[in-house]
Amino acid sequence: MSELQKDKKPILLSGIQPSGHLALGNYVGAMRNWVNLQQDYLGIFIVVDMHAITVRQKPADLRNRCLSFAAQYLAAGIDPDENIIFIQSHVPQHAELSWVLNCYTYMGELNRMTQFKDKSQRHGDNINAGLYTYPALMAADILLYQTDLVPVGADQKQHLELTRDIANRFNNTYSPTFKVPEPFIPKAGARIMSLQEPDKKMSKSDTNENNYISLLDPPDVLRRKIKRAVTDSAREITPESLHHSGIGNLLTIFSVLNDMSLEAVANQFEGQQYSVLKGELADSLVAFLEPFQQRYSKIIGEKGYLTDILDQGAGQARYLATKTLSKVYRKIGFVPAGRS
Ligand code: AQP
Repeated sequence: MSELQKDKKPILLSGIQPSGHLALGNYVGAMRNWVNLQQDYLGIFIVVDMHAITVRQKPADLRNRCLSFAAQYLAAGIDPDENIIFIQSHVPQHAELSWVLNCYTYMGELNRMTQFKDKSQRHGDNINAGLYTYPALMAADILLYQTDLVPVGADQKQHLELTRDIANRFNNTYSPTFKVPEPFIPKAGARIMSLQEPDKKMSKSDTNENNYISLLDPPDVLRRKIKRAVTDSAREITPESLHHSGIGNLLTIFSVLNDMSLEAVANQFEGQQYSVLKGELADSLVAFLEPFQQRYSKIIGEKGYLTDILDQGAGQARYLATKTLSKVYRKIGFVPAGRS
């Protein structure tokens, strides 16, 4: 801990729910930016299992996925010696602060959250209170660590704005307690769309696996999914293609993987058949994901190494979280434990 604290770098925090299969959308919207920003920030990267149970999960799958997602964070290039990586439920302060923040969050605010509306539709048989109060837990995740920056995809912007409102409300009611975090939403790829239904975002728990690219898909599956991706009846790429949902999404993915601007990609493929773009995109994906998958296989095969990193991360997180939570409890008037 002391080494990490000495740096006094600003804090960057982000998390992903261990539901479904980590998908290209999650990589582009979130993980890629974690890796790019880790030089300048102390990164806190969480596998948010407590959020995942707002939707029913099979216990054995959830357990395996927590480890698999942590291994994928590392395979993506997160340096565990310079950042803090842990599983949310290993740090009980998240649940504790979440309860407090629930009491500073209005139902009117929660009613406006589009993710709640979406997920209530998708899981109509299980619209539970956790799904509804999810943003208060997310606010706790972020505010516990006095976070400066939160890299997220565009879909999480609304939750982050609510986090800022809750922090300001608490600070104004008592005195400055929480840092008010800034969002980091990537310029390109903030919303990667579904391959088969390109008007909705790519989601890692989609029941149709042809809708998303899993970071662990083998090359033949990657090629097949790209080949089958829905486009439109025009066959040739024009500058207008950028504004058409299906083909525009493929151009966006190509631009992100090849670190090119969208305009440069549209120029490169102008006048070409869609099938040419699909072929080159599949090659880029395979070239990008093969080394990622090799690193992943090595890490997931060394369970001791992974669990040591997660244990160390949870210890570091508990240390930081306790500082904020004690401050909060003192300000709201809770009697300090051990002095009653
Ligand atoms: N399609 C996307 N494009 C860009 N960014 C995305 N993110 C998710 N989908 C896209 C970003 O990935 C992070 C993971 O978020 P999460 O798992 O906590 O929740 P989510 O937003 O609900 O992600 P999914 O993939 O849609 O998960 P499921 O299907 O399991 O609910 C966030 O930073 C998010 O912005």
